[in-house]
Amino acid sequence: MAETNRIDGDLTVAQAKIAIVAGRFNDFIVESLLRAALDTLARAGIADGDITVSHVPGALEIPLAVQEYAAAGRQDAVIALGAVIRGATPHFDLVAGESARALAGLALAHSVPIINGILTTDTIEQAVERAGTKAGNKGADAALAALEMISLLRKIREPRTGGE
Ligand code: INI
Repeated sequence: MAETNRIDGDLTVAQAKIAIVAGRFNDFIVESLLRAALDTLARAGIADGDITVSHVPGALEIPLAVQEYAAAGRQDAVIALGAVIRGATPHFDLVAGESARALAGLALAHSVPIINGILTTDTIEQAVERAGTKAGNKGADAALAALEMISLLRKIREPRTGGE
């Protein structure tokens, strides 16, 4: 009986162009996410010159900048970094929901990995925990997710590998 074909991404992406769009709102959190994302990409061997970082005012502006990068077709992945904190945001649901919904649509529309590294938390403490203290760093996680998706898409798109 034939074995099941499997194609999985890995983290050994030698060369890739990656754009990062970061919100300035809650920048003390977002800059920690950005630092960790850049550090993770550097340790994976991605050259500094292949990484482009743009800042926007807040999470609501992130999708438009991401869309420009995706539509230009020069990036292998785009990473969105931001922090939406319910305690400090009367319109939390709108800001968090709109940005996540728009990002998901963009990935499908442009067929490019768009990684949502926008933290959405109830409290500042929870955001700090996910930005490099006891619950890891969502920026690092986002960078790893970008590498895995770049790898996976390259393998899926390779003609006649993986037994299809
Ligand atoms: N933007 C964020 O990235 N995080 C937030 O927590 C936040 N709050 O608290 O409102 C926030 N608002 C700004 C928003 O993203 C836009 O920049 C602003 O509404 C201008 O369009």
